[in-house]
Amino acid sequence: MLRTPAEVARRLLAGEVAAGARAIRWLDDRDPRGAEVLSLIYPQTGRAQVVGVTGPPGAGKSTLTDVLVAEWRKRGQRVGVIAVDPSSPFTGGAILGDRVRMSRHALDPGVFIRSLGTRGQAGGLSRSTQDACLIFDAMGYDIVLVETVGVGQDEIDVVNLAHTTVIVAVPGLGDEIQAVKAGLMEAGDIFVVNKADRDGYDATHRQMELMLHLRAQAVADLRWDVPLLRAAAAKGEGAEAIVDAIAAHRSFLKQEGDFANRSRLRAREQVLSLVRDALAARALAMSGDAILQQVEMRRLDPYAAADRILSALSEKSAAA
Ligand SMILES: Nc1nc2c(ncn2[C@@H]2O[C@H](COP(=O)(O)OP(=O)(O)OP(=O)(O)O)[C@@H](O)[C@H]2O)c(=O)[nH]1
Ligand SMILES: [Mg+2]
Repeated sequence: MLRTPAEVARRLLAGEVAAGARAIRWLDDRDPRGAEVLSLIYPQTGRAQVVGVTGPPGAGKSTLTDVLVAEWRKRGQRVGVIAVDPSSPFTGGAILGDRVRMSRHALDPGVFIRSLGTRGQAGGLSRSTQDACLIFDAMGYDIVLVETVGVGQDEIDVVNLAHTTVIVAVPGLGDEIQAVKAGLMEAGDIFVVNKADRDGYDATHRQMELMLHLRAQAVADLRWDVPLLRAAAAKGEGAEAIVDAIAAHRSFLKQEGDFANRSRLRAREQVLSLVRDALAARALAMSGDAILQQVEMRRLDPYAAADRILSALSEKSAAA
């Protein structure tokens, strides 16, 4: 039975999918048993390589994920996939689509696919994603792949979360989307131009090459040679080289001590975001609305309002 946190923790550490799913559900539902499971399994995490796959809507990220998973399985590696859905306007219905695209792995116990809604959170990459990453990691998946959609904050969040970030571009998109956000361009560890079967592939490849060249010049301390790879995911082409590059990046990170660094940053970020959420909720519950209304009416400026809320909070905790 999967009723107690101890039982769920024990069985998910043994790799049981049902136990993992239960833990993720508890965490999503903010059931306190979820936090208990997390505290039991946390010491066993930190082994999986978290790989973020991001790029413009419709770039073929899910199709590519599917062929990458097949390639990893061929190499005997176990993979957890988190497809962050999109309450985004670009991707209505993507969850169903992802299930179909990745359905050939549905019966493979070495693959765990999980679609998560972003629950309207600003930023998109929800707390649930971070939790699911930890659960997959504890379950012993070698790779945890996080697919995010979008052209906004999501992509930056995925970078914060991942050891290795794969940026997927495609021919034919305008510069405004393609000339990927400056932050992303700097953060991508591996670039892929997908839909290589389409017209315009060469031009896009050249454009990306130029951007990577400029980036290389701007970075003084060049240690990782960022690969630019070709894929035609819908035809099953390109997975081998990408999986090789992801493995090479892992070795590089391990060698440089950056694997642990990126894990540490992610853990810090998770703690801080939990604190931010909890504080904001508490502040609002206490006094927030009245003060916020005063700001809306321009009787109080935002800094003064924040100060007032924070002092009320600290008075309250001093009294407690
Ligand atoms: N021509 C061509 N089409 C492709 C290729 N890869 C994917 N597609 C098609 O592109 C469309 C979008 O693919 P998805 O894998 O859903 O793309 P995505 O980036 O996951 O999309 P969102 O998650 O909705 O942003 C589908 O119709 C795919 O069949 C490719 O290599 N060549
Ligand atoms: Mg997708």
